[in-house]
Amino acid sequence: MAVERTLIILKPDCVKKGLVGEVLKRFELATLKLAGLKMKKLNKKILEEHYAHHKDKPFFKGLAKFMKSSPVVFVVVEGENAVAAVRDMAGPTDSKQAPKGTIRGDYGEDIQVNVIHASDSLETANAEIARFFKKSELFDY
Ligand code: FUP
Repeated sequence: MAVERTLIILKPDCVKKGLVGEVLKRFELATLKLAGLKMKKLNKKILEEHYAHHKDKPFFKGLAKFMKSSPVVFVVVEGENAVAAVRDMAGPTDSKQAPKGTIRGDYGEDIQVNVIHASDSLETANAEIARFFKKSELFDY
């Protein structure tokens, strides 16, 4: 199995509900190592880049408004098959469909207010990590 890094965004609902620690704890318990961590507010420009595949969808405006409604927490975790491992832990996009025991199933509200973004492939992870983190903000230890 390959050691990978993946990009996670703890969305405004996660931050506003005080669930950041709960979610981070799940990664640590799953022996995923923190390689990068920071808090920042997203803006329209970066959201149009991050959600380029959704930019022309009817829900994009509402999604952008939600994603800008508070700071978010950016996390890079590292571990074996980290991309798939974190996607599994997150659960399906729609929190209402997400099983209990998954992050979205336990803490999410719906398809938009769903706690967490997690890269969907290794290629996406590499691009998303480079989008949100400088090399000097990522750590090997
Ligand atoms: P995921 O990879 O699970 O984050 O899911 P998608 O790439 O399909 O969607 C990205 C984000 O777009 C979701 F987290 C929330 C938002 N979205 C909506 O708000 N409504 C939709 O119908 C689909 C996605």
